[in-house]
Amino acid sequence: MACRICSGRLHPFADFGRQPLSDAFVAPGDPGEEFSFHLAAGVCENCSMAQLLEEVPRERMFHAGYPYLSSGSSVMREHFGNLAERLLATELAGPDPFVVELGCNDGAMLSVVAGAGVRHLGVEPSGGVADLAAARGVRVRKDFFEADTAAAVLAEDGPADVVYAANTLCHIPYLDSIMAGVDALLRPGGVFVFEDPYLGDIVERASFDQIYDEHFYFFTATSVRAMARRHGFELVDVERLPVHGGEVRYTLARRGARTPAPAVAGLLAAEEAAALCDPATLRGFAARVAHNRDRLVTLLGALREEGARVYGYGATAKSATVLTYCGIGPELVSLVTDTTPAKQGRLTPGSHIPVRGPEAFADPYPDYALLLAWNHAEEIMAKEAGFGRAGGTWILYVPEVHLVRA
Ligand code: JHZ
Ligand code: SAH
Ligand code: ZN
Repeated sequence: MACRICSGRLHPFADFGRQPLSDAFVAPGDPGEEFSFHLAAGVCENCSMAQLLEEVPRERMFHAGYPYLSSGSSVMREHFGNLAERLLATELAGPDPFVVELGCNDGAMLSVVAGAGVRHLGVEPSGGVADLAAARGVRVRKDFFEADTAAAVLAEDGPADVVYAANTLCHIPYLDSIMAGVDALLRPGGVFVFEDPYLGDIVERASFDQIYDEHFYFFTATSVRAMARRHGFELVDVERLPVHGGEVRYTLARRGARTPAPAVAGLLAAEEAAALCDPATLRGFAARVAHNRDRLVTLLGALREEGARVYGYGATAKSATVLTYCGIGPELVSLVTDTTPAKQGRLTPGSHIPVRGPEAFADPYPDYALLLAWNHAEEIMAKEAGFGRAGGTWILYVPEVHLVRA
């Protein structure tokens, strides 16, 4: 097995067996066979990049029916609004600025830029969410970003001051083509800013559900710096973010264009001290994950014996890995509630648990709710105070299996 970026040797560290596509919610009565793939991860001994061992063709995941909506969480709307305001006040403060976002989804970030009247373009292959962004006044190109797309955008719009991507770059195996495209599109002094789940947080929290089809890479400052250098870029800033269970926002600039912020050396040193990219460290993570799985399966089995009613909360992409790896189906978790219209009335991929709108959660409340959207715990627990009044209990499995009185 060879690294997708540098062809170095990969050391496998986690194996979740065969898995369905995480966002392929099944229409009830759909007799079609579900696509599955082998979900396993390894780390490159040469460039340190952690990555999946099998690549799912991109058109199977990102298409007109892609259901995830960035604006489904008020915390995330605020997060992207703040980032947009910050970019407008800094990198986009010059004359006639231009920003390109890869994977703009429903326009959570770019709708704020559009509202400020600043030139922008979202490149978004999933047609349904791209239409939602367009309806909010965002200029969208329905396309996968890669070197050819960048050339077309440059020809039409000229160079960009900022290329931005949230929870998108780690979804793209073909980083060589992306970096060539960014290199072509960015102005000499421009920056490439992207934020994705951080391997350091995944290991610390044993949040193995960050590993699924769409998440091809698990970035660290160490691996991102190596990737940047292959393409004449330098890692000039890193910022840890609390969203989505712990992420890092990376800023790349062309080599020599900017002085790296002290935070870069700080994070690199912390990764080195923790031996974060060592196969042994990552195998230790996988052992904790197997232990947590056993505890979760035991707990849910005991609750079924008691006759307790257990629902899932949040039909997340992440939960496909949890439900499938733990063998959890409708007999243990009888329904999953979710606010996303395109998920409601369908079944969770692989595990086939019915997905219902938020009204089903309170009608009547279950005894326990497995918080599959644990990364939004604060927001969800605040809005579900009624679950607490009804005597309900949350089940969390990150960083380990535990119960929280609602
Ligand atoms: P959430 C997706 O992952 C897929 P998921 C993707 N690969 C990725 O990286 C991240 O997003 C960014 C629902 N919900 O954000 C909405 C409620 O029902 O954890 C969502 O379906 N009530 C691109 O799917 C899900 O939960 C609520 O109050 O793991 C949350 O999905 C809230 C706040 C959410 O991402
Ligand atoms: N930025 C949003 C959306 C993340 S979902 C957020 O953080 O909430 C990931 C998005 O990346 C999807 O909408 C998917 O269609 C898009 N995507 C996948 N491959 C892409 C590519 N090559 N270029 C641009 N977008 C891509
Ligand atoms: Zn490598």
